[in-house]
Amino acid sequence: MEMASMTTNTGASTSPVAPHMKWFMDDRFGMFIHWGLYAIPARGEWVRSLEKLSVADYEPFFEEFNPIKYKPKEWAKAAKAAGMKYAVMTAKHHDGFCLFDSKLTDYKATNTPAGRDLIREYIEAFRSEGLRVGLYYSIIDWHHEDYPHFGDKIHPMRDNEDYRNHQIEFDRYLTYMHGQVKELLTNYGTIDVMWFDFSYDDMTGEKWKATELVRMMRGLQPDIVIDNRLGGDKKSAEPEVYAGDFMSPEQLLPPEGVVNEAGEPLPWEACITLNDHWGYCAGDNNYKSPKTVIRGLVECVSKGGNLLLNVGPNAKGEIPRQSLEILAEVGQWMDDNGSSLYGCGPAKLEKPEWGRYTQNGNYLYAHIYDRGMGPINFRGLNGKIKRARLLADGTEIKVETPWNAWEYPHDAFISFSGASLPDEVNTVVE
Ligand code: FUL
Repeated sequence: MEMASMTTNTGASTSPVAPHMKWFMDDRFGMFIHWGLYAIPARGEWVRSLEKLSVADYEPFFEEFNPIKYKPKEWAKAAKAAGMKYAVMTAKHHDGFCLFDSKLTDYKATNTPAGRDLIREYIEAFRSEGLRVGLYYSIIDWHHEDYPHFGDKIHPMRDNEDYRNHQIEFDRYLTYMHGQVKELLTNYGTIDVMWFDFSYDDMTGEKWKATELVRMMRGLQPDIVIDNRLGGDKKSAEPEVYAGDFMSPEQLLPPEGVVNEAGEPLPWEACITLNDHWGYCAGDNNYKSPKTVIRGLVECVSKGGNLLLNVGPNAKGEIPRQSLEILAEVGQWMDDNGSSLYGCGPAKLEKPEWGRYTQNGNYLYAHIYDRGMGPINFRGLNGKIKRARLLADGTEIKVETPWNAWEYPHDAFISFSGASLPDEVNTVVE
């Protein structure tokens, strides 16, 4: 709805927005890609830890990895058609396997039958489709012998005596990890997002030398957007260096958005799986519906956040058919309604009973889920709406105060004839 007068938010709506965060807060919707050796056993990316597999148990997957159907251009096209504007792909997950051609390890895709730098191909393909590119990099590493085994709870070798007695040289791991991040930010052109995962227990940013790491990163790529999982500690001496550019709630949409201690909104991005796994899991058909995804995305934007929606390609390099179907349907809705989300943020209005609001400057978007039994009520907006129309096809909608609403003089109303909404998933009124 075009508004005559109302408190306006900038599209991004958290103020002030750091200049390097502007695109991130405008683009709102990205694709997460979890892909690696674990696609072969097809039981999710935690298989090595959950099943306590040793390096030797895992070795056959390295020997076998040959994704002959990997066509990242097709992945990029699917992401773009879904309305996604950026992507984040696993350069290395917890198993330590590198999908990129790192000089610092032999444990990499170029040494498998794949024989290709899968990250380079991903970056080039997504860029050529006009998408921004991000890299996920696990600071946990179950392959590297100097990765600390403080994490007995999750390390695959946790019950192995030799492993437990093995003397680690943590500094060697730090040099390796910092070196790999440097490679990633030096050899592939602009990287838009760096998505570290994750610090736990007493592994604070200091332990990872995060200040030093982030300084190096910003020296190479000043505008890179960095998540908050490096163990960013607000109480540390240099919080601004590595507390992270955005918060990363996982598998949940924060009930009230995300704010700092002073109550100011912070940039955030919810990462969510399409079924119940990140990495490919053949037996998991528990897919979310396109409607759930669309409304979830709206929910994020209405609270000032982004949605990073995951796909887990299989061992051949294909995104599962079910995921592609969901993405295609989401994309159809986004084609007609995307402008109610890109560049938008929360409205300073009470959450309505019929759905959600998003806002971009003087444009207020009503995302209507529930037709209800009477007219749709825009609380407190009487006299403030200049013009309303259906976003999907431009049909003008009359804003009025119907005879039966005389007791609500401050509100504005619209009515839908018939029993259903024009779009039962989400009818957007602009
Ligand atoms: C978690 C990881 O342990 C999962 O495997 C996944 O990558 C998710 C996005 O982050 O913390």
